[in-house]
Amino acid sequence: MTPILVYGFPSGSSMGLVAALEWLGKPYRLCRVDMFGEMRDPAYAKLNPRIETPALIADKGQIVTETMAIAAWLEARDAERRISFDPLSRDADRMHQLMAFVNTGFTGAFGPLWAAMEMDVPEPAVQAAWQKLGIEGVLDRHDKLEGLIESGPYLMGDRPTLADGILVGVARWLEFHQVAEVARWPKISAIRQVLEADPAVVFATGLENGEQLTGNGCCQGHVALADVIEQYGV
Ligand SMILES: N[C@@H](CCC(=O)N[C@@H](CS)C(=O)NCC(=O)O)C(=O)O
Repeated sequence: MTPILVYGFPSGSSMGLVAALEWLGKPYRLCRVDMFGEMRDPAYAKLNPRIETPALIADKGQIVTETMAIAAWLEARDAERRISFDPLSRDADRMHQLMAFVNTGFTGAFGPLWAAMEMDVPEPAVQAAWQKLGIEGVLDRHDKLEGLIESGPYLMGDRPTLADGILVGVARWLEFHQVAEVARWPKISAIRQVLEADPAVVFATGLENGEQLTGNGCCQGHVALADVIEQYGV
């Protein structure tokens, strides 16, 4: 079957995996999930008991969750090496390093900011402490990512890879949480400009915003969440 990526809105990290699917150039389908609404329905746990996006309904109908696992699934099928590298190469090691850093420390640094924003019963002192922790962490992880980048126009090499896909959905949270101007980190800033103008990212962002778009032709349309849960949920 054609795989289905379950992606979240608003401002989900999974937007970058939609872009990666476009770059990969193989047929896929999508399922759009409101993270503040339908993802909270108990039925969603049949796709991911941790109540998170993304999730991939893979070729045999099996559910693959966790961004790194989904990226690994895509990498293993990228025989033409459009978004990855020969698994035994140094480039592959470097891409995995960048992906892991972005998916763990870099993404996780935003956690306190999300927690402060989404607190059910606001506690200003707690929120202020979490915001301080979040801002310090996000600044530090940006400094460290800036230090990891060798040269543009992408995180590595001269074409977008899975590492860029994992970065692009998350990097925009810097502005969402009003932490700092991205210009403070010239290399990250330049890469983000290239990525955010990329047709696949423009497509993925537009879908996230509810626009009706066709992309490069690989996307075979959307499947309703209820249908995905009924057919593939466990
Ligand atoms: N470890 C997971 C984390 C995924 C994650 O944090 N997803 C966010 C959206 S970007 C989410 O679903 N958060 C749940 C919520 O907003 O309640 C992964 O890497 O896939």
